[in-house]
Amino acid sequence: MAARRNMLRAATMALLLAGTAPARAEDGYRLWLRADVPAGPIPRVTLRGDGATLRLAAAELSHALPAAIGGVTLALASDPQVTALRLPTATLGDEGYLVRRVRLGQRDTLLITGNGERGLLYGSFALLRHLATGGSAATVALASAPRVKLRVLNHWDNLDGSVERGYAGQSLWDWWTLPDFKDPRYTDYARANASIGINGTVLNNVNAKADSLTPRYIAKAAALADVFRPWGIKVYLSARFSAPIELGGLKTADPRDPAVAAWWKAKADEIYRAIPDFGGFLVKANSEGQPGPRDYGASHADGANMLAAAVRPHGGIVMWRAFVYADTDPEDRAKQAYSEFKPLDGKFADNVLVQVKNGAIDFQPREPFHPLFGAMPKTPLLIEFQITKEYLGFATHLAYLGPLFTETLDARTGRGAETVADVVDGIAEQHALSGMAGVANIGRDRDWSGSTFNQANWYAFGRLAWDPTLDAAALAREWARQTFGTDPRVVEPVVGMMMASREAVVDYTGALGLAHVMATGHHYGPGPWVSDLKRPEWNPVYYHRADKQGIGFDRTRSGSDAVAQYAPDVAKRLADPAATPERELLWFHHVAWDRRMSSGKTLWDELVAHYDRGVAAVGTMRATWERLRPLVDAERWGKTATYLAVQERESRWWRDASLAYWMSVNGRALPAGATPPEHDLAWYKAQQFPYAPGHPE
Ligand code: BDP
Repeated sequence: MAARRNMLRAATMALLLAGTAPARAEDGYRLWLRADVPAGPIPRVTLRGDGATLRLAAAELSHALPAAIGGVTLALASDPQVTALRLPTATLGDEGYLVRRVRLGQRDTLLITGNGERGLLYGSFALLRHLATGGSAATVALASAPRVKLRVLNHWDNLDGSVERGYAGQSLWDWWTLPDFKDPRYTDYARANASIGINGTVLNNVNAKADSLTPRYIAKAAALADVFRPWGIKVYLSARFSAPIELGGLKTADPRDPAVAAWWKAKADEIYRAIPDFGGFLVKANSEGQPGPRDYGASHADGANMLAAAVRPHGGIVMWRAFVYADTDPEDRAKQAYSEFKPLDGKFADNVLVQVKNGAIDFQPREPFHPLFGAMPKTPLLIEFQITKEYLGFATHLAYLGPLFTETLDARTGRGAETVADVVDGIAEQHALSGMAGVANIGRDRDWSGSTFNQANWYAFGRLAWDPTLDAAALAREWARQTFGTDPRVVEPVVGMMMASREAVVDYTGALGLAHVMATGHHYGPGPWVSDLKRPEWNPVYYHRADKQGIGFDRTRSGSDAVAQYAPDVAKRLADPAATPERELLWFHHVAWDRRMSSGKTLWDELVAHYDRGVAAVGTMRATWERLRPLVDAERWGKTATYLAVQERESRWWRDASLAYWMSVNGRALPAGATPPEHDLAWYKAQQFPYAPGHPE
């Protein structure tokens, strides 16, 4: 009782110090959409025309706009009164918006216009964002159109409610009570996505069960599609390539077999009867045990094109993943996707996008950009990021991924000034399709993403999918203002924490280009010593190749020659350890522990310094957050503070375990002044986490 009273008192104190009591519980449910219904008169929102999406836009505005904004009008660019204004709406496409103060008819009004209803919805959210981030109501003038067409979340949600690599509770989709019960949360999910421009969602895990294509599950997906539709969000399904065998009783799933193609065509027709605007299929084929066209000697293009033909009459698309590597292939895993897909450039149907992970291995805390970007100019490449933090401390660690996303998007492919973002938006190649996918970090947790700061990763993904040239720090600031209010005493330190956070994770888990050094299966915590797994490329020792003399994977000519997959300029730079950025050094080179680094330290000393820097950075985040206690609501402050304490403890664990292992390999002492690991290596190796989330056994 006394403890409870003390907590209450602390919470009340925090509110008093903050000066304002939050109008509602700050449990994170409202995400970045926290504008309360303003007191006083409601601004006049005039809706010219009608439509489900327009009505949603009008409702958003009347809920949250301050009266001071004056009258607001929502009208399509085709409205005669708007046409008469001759506004520059031609370049807005279907989804862009323009927000301007104009004289419409006989009245001064703030006009939100665009060529389609979705544009007006996005424009409404953009206006609310502008105001919530401190923008002026008087001088507002906004215009934007998405640079990327398909802005898609990939849910790795299983039909039993578990989420592969999900750290925010069970799946949001209650498959069991669908299609009858449409949980209001589905609407809130769609609204949050619409507010940042996400326009598609793949409902089920890429490791797909054929059952999701049965009539029962199609009806469930259709119910979700009905909820999402007015918010501008299309539904897609992951398709199991062998479904014609499992559901259709065929003997084969060979894409060249007419009976197989006919089965998929009939299946697509059936789906479109239930979901007329169904987006299409996402496919993981011939990867990590999934069936695919290679099982029959057919190519990935054969498989993708067969499915593309099935959805084509309905305007559907296929997102075909390039994340393939095979246990039968002795080639460096980092090279396999390129080797398989590059020769297929130009062979895909025009409603296929090849979905390529940001890096060539697997969503590591840092990866050089995937060499397929820039190498398949005839094919739209849809970039895939992981928003859920499988390799960056799950939901507990604070790691803002904006800098990870932009590091890849801003990377130069080596073809003129082209960046990965340029490849993704497909504008130069005049691709009809372009896309960005993010593996969702959303679950049934009250705060959706497992922590307040994880929401920023969902947010930044959506905003970057809209415009991949946006700046990570600017997005952090935008998010922080909407999430915590515009007080710079909160916003600036929060942005500082966010911007340093991902690098901290890189530092304490393994810097300088190390990758895939985590524990097996659940991927939580360190495991650089693991060497006994069945497939060579599942073992961390395969990636770091540490021995007495040195560490790192030689991907130059003397090694796997993966560098040759990059454009000549980039390949040349990466072939030379002296020209390779130090942050990627061990990804491309096996170098001596004594190698001199630019700091003047040896590689070994430098690596130790990175581990220490990572742990220290978490300490700094904790101290910053501690100072924010009086300025942030008690609930969100408290959970974040607790998680930061966990992160600090676990960053030490990562550092100590890794150093204990490296020392066992290189036989070196720690540099003077460095703290020895708390336990011996055997202790770290003995740690087990049988019920870690996101990895159902
Ligand atoms: C890996 C995950 C695995 C996914 C796979 C994928 O560990 O659970 O199935 O990516 O993207 O990183 O298919």
